[in-house]
Amino acid sequence: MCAVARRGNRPHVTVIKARWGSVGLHHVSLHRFPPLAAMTIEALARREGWDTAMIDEDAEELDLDAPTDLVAMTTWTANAPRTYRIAAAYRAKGIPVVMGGVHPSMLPGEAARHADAVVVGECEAIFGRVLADAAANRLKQFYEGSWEDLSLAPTIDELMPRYEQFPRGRYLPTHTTQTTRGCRFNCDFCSVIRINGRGQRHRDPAAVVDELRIRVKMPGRPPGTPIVVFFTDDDLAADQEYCGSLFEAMASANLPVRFAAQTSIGLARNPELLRLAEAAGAALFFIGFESVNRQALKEANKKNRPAEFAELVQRLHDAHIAVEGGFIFGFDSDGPGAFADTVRAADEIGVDTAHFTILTPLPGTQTFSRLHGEGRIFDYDWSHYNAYRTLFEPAQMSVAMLDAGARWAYGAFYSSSARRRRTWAQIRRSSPMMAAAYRFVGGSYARHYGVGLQGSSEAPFQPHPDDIAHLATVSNFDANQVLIEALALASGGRPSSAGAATPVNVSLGRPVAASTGTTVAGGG
Ligand code: B12
Ligand code: SF4
Repeated sequence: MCAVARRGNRPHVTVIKARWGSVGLHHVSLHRFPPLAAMTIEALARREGWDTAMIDEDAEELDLDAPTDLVAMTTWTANAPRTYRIAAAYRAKGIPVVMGGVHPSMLPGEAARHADAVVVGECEAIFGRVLADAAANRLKQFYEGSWEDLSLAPTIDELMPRYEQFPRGRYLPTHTTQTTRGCRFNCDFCSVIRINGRGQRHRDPAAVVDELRIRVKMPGRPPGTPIVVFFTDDDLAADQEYCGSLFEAMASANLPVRFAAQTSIGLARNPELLRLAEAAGAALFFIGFESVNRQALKEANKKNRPAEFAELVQRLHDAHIAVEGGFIFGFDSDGPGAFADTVRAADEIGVDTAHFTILTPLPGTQTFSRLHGEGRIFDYDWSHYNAYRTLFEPAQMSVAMLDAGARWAYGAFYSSSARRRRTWAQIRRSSPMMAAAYRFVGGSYARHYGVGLQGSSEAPFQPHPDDIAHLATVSNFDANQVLIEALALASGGRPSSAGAATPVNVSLGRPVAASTGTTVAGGG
């Protein structure tokens, strides 16, 4: 194990988000988001009195020679192999590496092969201890995160020093914030409920508004223009009562804020919530329709009803809110006609922009468990897990057809004639400026996703068979149980701190009291 060799009075940590080595949303105009996980880790380190640096490799170069005492890496699945390679370079110099994020949480055993310490799950309550242990050269291999009240997350004041250092124009939307964590649904292909729990924790609407008030005063906003905020919640309107009170608080504050968010379509069924969303400054909702094939939705345990999509999108448009639609190809019920059917339906539904992806067996999900169990996954190189590459044998078509079909969908949906037609409709219902923005985004999608869906700049990566075996086991558990089992298996078959465990308690629609933070090794 590497040891922290402190160079100054205060220890120094470098937080790194490694590059996503293939096509990704960060390439698409107006989809370059500030990296909230890395910013969170950095702010938590400052809270503990550490000096910090932060590198988002998708936006800047990493200098491996810059002096630091500790490296903290956040990683999703597709950038995990690169994360491991960077970690190896630091560890070769004797600088210890701590890893966390969704991928290390699902595969702590694998991450531990590449890091000195691994944090499983959310880290607000535990990261102080990790840093103290690092400073005292007594890092443990694994640390258990916990599903805490969101008031422990860094405040905007704590994040501000990092925001102030971003070069202008690096990120757009300029601001991301999180008002909820977790989701009450249980879609087979999604890792959110595994990492953040089934159910939702909320921030106090007044605290969110206070934060927005500070954000609008930040330097760099041209006079008379609103700031653009993206709520990184997985489903902003999962709890409509909470969502209503958030929108109400935002509307009463009357701040120059325009926001986008991911939400389930149910929001559009509630006229009062729609009215409040418009008053609060909603500009765009990303909605995971996922499929226009009812059978495919059933297969994925997704509760959407395609028959009502068009009507609900119309209601959002009536409230002057644009819709970015997410569609997935590759369900067992998808035949070769799925691509044309989906592109046609996306236009009939009236989405303003569309994001087409290929079903991906993300670690920890039921989709992984099922496809792996059926022996259909043929590619476990995590750098290919970017949602644009077929990794398993589809039921009704060949691998090449699925890859090509997704690429075709981009070409067809964003063809010049389709974009022109859509732009006129957008001008009629919103404004020429917004129509121009969606046209711009559409062009960017077509440019980046219509070609080169397969490309990855990363060297091949093969997970260890034991780690795949662990993953197969844990992915089969109920969502709230996955991290617990992952940690137990990685640390030798038993929960690492049995006895200290408390029951998992992610409440539906109510905040979890701060004192009842629940350890992921709790059982539930
Ligand atoms: C916002 C978001 C985005 C945004 C912005 C991302 C950004 N730049 O920050 C956008 C829309 C761009 C996006 C895109 C995609 N996303 Co996304 N996204 C999210 C979302 C909803 C929230 C992420 C976030 O900001 N969370 C807030 C931070 C604070 O939480 P956190 O990351 O969990 O970090 C906590 C812990 O994990 C831990 N931790 C994290 N890192 C570290 C590091 C250390 C050292 C320690 C100690 C602890 C630690 O502590 C943190 C605080 O508790 C997550 C879902 C989720 N709930 O995580 C999906 C999620 C991360 N996305 C996912 C995916 C698949 C994608 C896409 C591939 C989707 C697609 N089909 O295109 C793209 C790929 C990105 C790209 N480069 O193109 C998956 C990743 C799954 C996986 N196993 O890799 C997730 C989990 C959702 C899902 N469907 O399952 N995404
Ligand atoms: S609704 Fe969205 S966040 Fe919730 S489980 Fe389904 S895909 Fe995941």
